[in-house]
Amino acid sequence: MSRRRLTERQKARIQTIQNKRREAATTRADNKLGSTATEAARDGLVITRHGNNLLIEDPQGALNQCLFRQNIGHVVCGDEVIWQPTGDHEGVVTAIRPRRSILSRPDFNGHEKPLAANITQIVVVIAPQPAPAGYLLDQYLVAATAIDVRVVIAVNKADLLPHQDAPTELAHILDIYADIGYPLIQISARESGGLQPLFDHLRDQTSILVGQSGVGKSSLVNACVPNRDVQTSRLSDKTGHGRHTTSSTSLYHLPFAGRLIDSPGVRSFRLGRIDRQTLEHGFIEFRETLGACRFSNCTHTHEPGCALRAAVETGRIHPTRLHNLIHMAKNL
Ligand SMILES: Nc1nc2c(ncn2[C@@H]2O[C@H](COP(=O)(O)OP(=O)(O)OP(=O)(O)O)[C@@H](O)[C@H]2O)c(=O)[nH]1
Ligand SMILES: [Mg+2]
Ligand SMILES: [Zn+2]
Repeated sequence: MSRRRLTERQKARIQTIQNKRREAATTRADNKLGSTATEAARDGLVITRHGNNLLIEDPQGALNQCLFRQNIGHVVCGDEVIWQPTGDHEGVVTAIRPRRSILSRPDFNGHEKPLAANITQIVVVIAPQPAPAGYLLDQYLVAATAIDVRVVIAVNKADLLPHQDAPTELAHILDIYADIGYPLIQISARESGGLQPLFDHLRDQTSILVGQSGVGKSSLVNACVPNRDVQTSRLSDKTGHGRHTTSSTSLYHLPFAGRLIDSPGVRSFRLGRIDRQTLEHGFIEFRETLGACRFSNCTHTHEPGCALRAAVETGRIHPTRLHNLIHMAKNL
């Protein structure tokens, strides 16, 4: 996400352009629907989205290029939908089925923008290079608790570790998060057999790979999904984009039971609208201490009798974690 700030006028202009596009897409979708005989509505799974174009997998596994009715909300990868065929592998999505989970983040205007639906697990990928950012990791961990899905920390490029001193950030992270009790695996997309610990976690789950750009998310998908090229070329055929890029979020079926979603790398991830309690509970090792501060509205920064700061003093809570909580609370 870019850090530059948009002026109110720029925001208003972007909003106007988006509204116009939406109206045009609605007209296109309605025209398509109007021109077809009443074919039975079908079930579908959203594989990926490019702008207003969706790639929908039908129950037979075939891919269909679809537009969508704009009044149904923001359709995303992983959504289960109802769509109406309008031609040869073409159609219009008319409804989104209720979601079991939704990962979102605020857009430039502060509105929640969904990223992926119906996931059961977030795999936060970090690597020796690029050096991991603990703050980003903590944001994903909080997001996972807030939407009640599992979370795994995957250290990719483990093949590099014996050849270099682990950068301090990585050594630091391995210490802190293993202590807290998060599932933490070391994997490699390059080494044969380097992915077994990942397979064990992906089985029977719908997992999204998230993390900084360059940590190896797409390489991991490549290594986990042997027929990915087939799936990818199906994608390219349908979208005309030529080749798969990680500019958009896409879903893949694993050869064993499970689904894997690749997502574009990010530099930062802002938490959406969550309340202070949800935020604090997202720091799972704080839970036994929360509520023990002298003041119920303690910000854990300067108040006397702060139980969290006391826990930092005794070494039960890592100072970086408390620091990150305080910083996130300020940005709520
Ligand atoms: N040594 C080593 N290199 C790896 C490994 N996995 C990925 N890489 C390399 O890391 C680079 C980035 O990999 P990608 O898979 O494109 O990273 P990504 O996370 O998908 O990046 P974005 O799509 O930009 O978010 C490539 O040059 C890969 O070959 C690994 O396990 N070991
Ligand atoms: Mg990628
Ligand atoms: Zn406190």
